[in-house]
Amino acid sequence: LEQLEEVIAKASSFIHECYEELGKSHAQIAMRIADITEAIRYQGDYEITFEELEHGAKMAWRNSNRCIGRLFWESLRVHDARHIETEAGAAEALFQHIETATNGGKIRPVITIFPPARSGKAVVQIKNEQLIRYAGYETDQGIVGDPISVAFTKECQALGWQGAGTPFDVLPLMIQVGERAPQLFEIPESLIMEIPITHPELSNFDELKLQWYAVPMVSNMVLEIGGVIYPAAPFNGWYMGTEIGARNFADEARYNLLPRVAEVMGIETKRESSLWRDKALVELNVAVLHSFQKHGVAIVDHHTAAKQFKRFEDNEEQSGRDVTGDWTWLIPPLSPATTHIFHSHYANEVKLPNFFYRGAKR
Ligand code: HEM
Ligand code: NRG
Repeated sequence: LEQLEEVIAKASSFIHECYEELGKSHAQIAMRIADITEAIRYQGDYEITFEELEHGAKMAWRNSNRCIGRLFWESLRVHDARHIETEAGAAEALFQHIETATNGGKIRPVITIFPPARSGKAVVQIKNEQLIRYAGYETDQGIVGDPISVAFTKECQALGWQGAGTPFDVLPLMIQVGERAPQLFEIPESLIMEIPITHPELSNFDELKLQWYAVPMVSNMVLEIGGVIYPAAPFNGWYMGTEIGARNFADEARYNLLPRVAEVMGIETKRESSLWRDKALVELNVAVLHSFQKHGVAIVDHHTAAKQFKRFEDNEEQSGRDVTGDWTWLIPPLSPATTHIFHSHYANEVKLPNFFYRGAKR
């Protein structure tokens, strides 16, 4: 009963804010809140319209404190998959998401929203952390592939999946409906866009045989709108270069490539004070940005992204809203102090609608 009152309170404040932003009248707001309150009291839940879902998802992006890409929140494309209740149907919707988002490299921000939780239980769950990610295998020669995926790769193998064993095997989708056993779906190769990584000047850089996928599609977060949880709501924008060049390729717990980059650059790695790591890091990031651009795939460098975030801050102030943010995530991992973000502070307050980690208590 207390829970119902909480849903009513959250629904009411969502409708209020959403409808004001959409320019609806006070009468419309009052009517909609009355209808929703009645539905929650008599049925225990309520359903939102597509218009509410669409704007709610945009608000959730706008409220994502860790996201530097929020300038473009209004451009989010919302795919309504709330009617999907089968594994094959979900896989189909995810293939559709990948295709629309990738768009031949002209990446479009998309979110696909599956059914809300029913009495706290997910109807459809996506077990992958991102729709496209590389497998990681423990071998006698150490880890092959992305170490971050070792546990999930084992789960896929336990369900009968077998990867080729290269450093860049795309994992299958793992979809669970209700309490049934999860099912695997291989993503058609034609839908997966990948970019070989080369360097504009260092001609032997391609000896590293690096590549990365075009689109980051986050599938390990839940979306909350109007007091209702959507356990499966994968979303994507495009990459900021540092995510790949300064983290995925560089972290010791990921591809750990700085020593090998230094090697192809032909620089000394004996003394830390030579700053060989920093030099390798910069050239790795140059290579990532160069390669995406060369293949016509959308990507943003961290200086441009920070400037875009400044415009977002200005826009929000103009619209009379406070900008919240998580400074520790907003600063880029490369040359953070060259951006205005480093020299600013942000209140890390959680506004709703928003995204939360799956599994985090909510
Ligand atoms: C986090 C950039 C689009 C929601 C981030 C991060 C970056 C970023 C660099 C930090 C990631 C990390 O350090 O691992 C961008 C860019 C976009 C974009 C360049 C281009 C359009 C979106 C969209 C959404 C979104 C479309 C949701 C609709 C989030 C959320 C996080 C995040 C929730 C935090 C993820 C977490 O806590 O693990 N974004 N983003 N972003 N972004 Fe964006
Ligand atoms: N760092 C992760 C991706 C996290 C989300 N980043 C975005 N989101 N750009 C990685 O794979 O490197 N987005 O929606 O565009």
